[in-house]
Amino acid sequence: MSDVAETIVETLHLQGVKTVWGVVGDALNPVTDAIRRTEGIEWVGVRHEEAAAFAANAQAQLTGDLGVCMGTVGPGSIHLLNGLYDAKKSHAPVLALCGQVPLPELGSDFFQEIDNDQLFQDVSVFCRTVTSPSQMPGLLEQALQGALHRRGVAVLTLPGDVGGMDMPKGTRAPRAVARPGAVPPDPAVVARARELIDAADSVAILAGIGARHARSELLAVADRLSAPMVLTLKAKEGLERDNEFQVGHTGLIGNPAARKALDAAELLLIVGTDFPYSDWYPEGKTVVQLDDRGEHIGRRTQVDLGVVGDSALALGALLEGLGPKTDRKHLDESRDAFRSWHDSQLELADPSREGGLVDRVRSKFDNPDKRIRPEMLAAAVNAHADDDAIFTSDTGMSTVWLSRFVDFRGSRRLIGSYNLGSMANAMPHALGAQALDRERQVIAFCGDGGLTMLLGDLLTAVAYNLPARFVVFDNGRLGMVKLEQEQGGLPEFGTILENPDLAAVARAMGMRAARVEEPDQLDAAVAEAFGGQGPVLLDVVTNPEEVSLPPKVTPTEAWGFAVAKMTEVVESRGA
Ligand SMILES: Cc1ncc(C[n+]2csc(CCOP(=O)(O)OP(=O)(O)O)c2C)c(N)n1
Repeated sequence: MSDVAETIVETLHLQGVKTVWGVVGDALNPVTDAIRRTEGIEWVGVRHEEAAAFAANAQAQLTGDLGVCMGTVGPGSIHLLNGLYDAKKSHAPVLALCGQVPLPELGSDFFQEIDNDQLFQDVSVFCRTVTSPSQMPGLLEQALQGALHRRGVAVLTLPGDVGGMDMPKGTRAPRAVARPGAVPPDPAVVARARELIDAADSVAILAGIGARHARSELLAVADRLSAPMVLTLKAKEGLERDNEFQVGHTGLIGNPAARKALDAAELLLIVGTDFPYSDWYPEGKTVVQLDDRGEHIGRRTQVDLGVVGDSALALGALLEGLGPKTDRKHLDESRDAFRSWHDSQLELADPSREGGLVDRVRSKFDNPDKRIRPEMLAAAVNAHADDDAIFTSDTGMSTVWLSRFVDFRGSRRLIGSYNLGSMANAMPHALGAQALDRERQVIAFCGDGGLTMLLGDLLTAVAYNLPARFVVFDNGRLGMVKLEQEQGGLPEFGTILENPDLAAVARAMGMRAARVEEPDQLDAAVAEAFGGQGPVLLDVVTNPEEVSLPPKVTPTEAWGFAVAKMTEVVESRGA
């Protein structure tokens, strides 16, 4: 006869779960003990439960299958929250198993008691406490169904005495929950979309991660329509490579060519994205939006027609009878503009180009220091990384450098906290990615602020032999905030980070590490770090003054930057 905890673990095993992330303790001890006795499920004990939730959610984002994390009674569960919000906003199916005080104490404001069913209400698609063994395995199956079919977080709370209770005699065996199938679009709506597109002189496409699996259909549509394609950051993986239509990103991390491509077209076709920045959508266009989530249609920009359905099915149906647009002028001009912007970016990353853009910019700002530019670091990583590497990036400037200097050739993958925008995600996301396959290269672009927030979990990489490459953009700053302050005309305040030698810290934790301060040592250091065995940290001291300019700088922002710089100079002279 099995108990509740064993039933839970048996169900997860049936579901194909390979890793469970968390911190052991009290109410969840029967569950971790059942995991210990189960062949095929690995327990990864982290140092902070937030790392567990990020890691589980990385696995869910990469595979589309269930990620699982655990946090025990009260604070242990609370610590999961940020990583769970990241899962919610990335539409990642994650199950959080949370501990609770024993049933007789429930509701008495007992030691460590918090009301999980209330606390996790907002973050979850399903949130229930098991109060009797007879609810199992049904309640767990509902949780899994919720997580997988509504692509979100399910929270199942287990009071301390319930895990060890025997299942009632005659309980049916647990079952695995099927993954949802693709939603077909309404053919009449697709026909209407075709009419609108046929009637337009020129089309631009804005494609997101929801179009990733529809790559061949999307390229066929772009080709038929001679349409330039703007990609969201998340859509880089899968859609950037071998794509003669793509012109990079729009938004703050974007480039002027992408913006122009959107502005110059008569019709905007949005596929599989909920790209949130309304200001960066072009105005006055006919807009057709395709998404398998009806709630995404029209919430960022006004649309003329929404097509609800799977992007591959919808684009496939759209192609049937879609009229060709043979004039390639708009496409060619967009591509040329993108190429010349891209070349200018590569100049920024090339240390050897005398008289190039870098020198010109340097002399302009009278800033002849020789510190490592973050662009150089991102470009070096791009050059040395495997074609099937998985990248993660922290919220902050490192994501900007990744978006501009890492190309997603081959079968490279990318995840980050791109919808929640949390710091500290890159390292634990990398742990999750690496646990899926210890042979595949995983590279984390870490901010120094981000990494030090959850620093303790570098130990998890060592303890569980997760050989990820942690590349730290060590600018001694909360760099993105510095930029925000300066753009807003404020002097830099509260952004300086007094960091230790992070390579020495990593070595003390038991991993390989190197610190790089000189530009001419960078390339060899990256190559060496990527070549060796086991987890490695590369602490690269980068120039905090390096700014990334958005594709459109408003006069207010430019003025703000000038005022901030002047204030900093005046105040430092006064001091
Ligand atoms: C958990 C969390 N706290 C605060 C912020 C606000 N924030 C966004 S970026 C940033 C600075 C990030 O600094 P760092 O990790 O050093 O990266 P950098 O921008 O310097 O590359 C801050 C404080 C956030 N997004 N998430």
